[in-house]
Amino acid sequence: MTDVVLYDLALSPNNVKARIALNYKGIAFERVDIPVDDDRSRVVEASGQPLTPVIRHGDVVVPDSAGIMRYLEANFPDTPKLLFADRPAMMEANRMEKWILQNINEPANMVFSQFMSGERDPAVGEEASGLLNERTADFEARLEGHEFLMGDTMSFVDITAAPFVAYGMLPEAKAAQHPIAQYFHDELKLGQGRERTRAWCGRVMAYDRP
Ligand SMILES: N[C@@H](CCC(=O)N[C@@H](CS)C(=O)NCC(=O)O)C(=O)O
Repeated sequence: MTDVVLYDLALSPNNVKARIALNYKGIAFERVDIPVDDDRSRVVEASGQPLTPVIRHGDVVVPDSAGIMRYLEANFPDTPKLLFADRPAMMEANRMEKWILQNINEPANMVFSQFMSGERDPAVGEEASGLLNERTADFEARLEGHEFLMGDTMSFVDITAAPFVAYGMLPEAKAAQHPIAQYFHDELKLGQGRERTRAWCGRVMAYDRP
């Protein structure tokens, strides 16, 4: 039994971030499933705002995937680390997180917006795919000789980026599970020359288990 509850919109990359962090730290949690067409009233009731993920831990409620990772780190000290005790490393990690939120999320958000609009312009998928490929060039360089973006252990930087990159390399079997996944599979491509990025993404996403 656990006292962590996750309000979880299953397909959303920000929710994947929370699940990976919880699983990596070995913190058991219960999911409150928030379907895509849910009115979000349970999320607002719990946290005062409608976006997911949100966790409840006893009497404490934490919205926002980045906030959740920091909360788990500070409040479950005997679990594997996602942040850095070293000041320069933490500052560099924060800088990377900010860059990822602005640059790596954008291609997936472009494709998602098009899905929601009900229109399909192949030029949008091509542009988003080009951006994803271009913007993961730095990852490919960082991963040379390293398993993760900040070195040889996983950190919150990896968890921030991987769920968004993963949408550019969805396997057919996963695509078949939901129309949104199928749309991403068809429209967003990580592209050539990203073998280290692909392998890294798989390592991080392996923690997104039920
Ligand atoms: N900064 C927030 C963003 C949360 C967010 O935008 N969540 C999306 C899902 S990825 C959401 O709840 N969208 C509104 C909705 O689906 O109703 C975080 O990192 O958790």
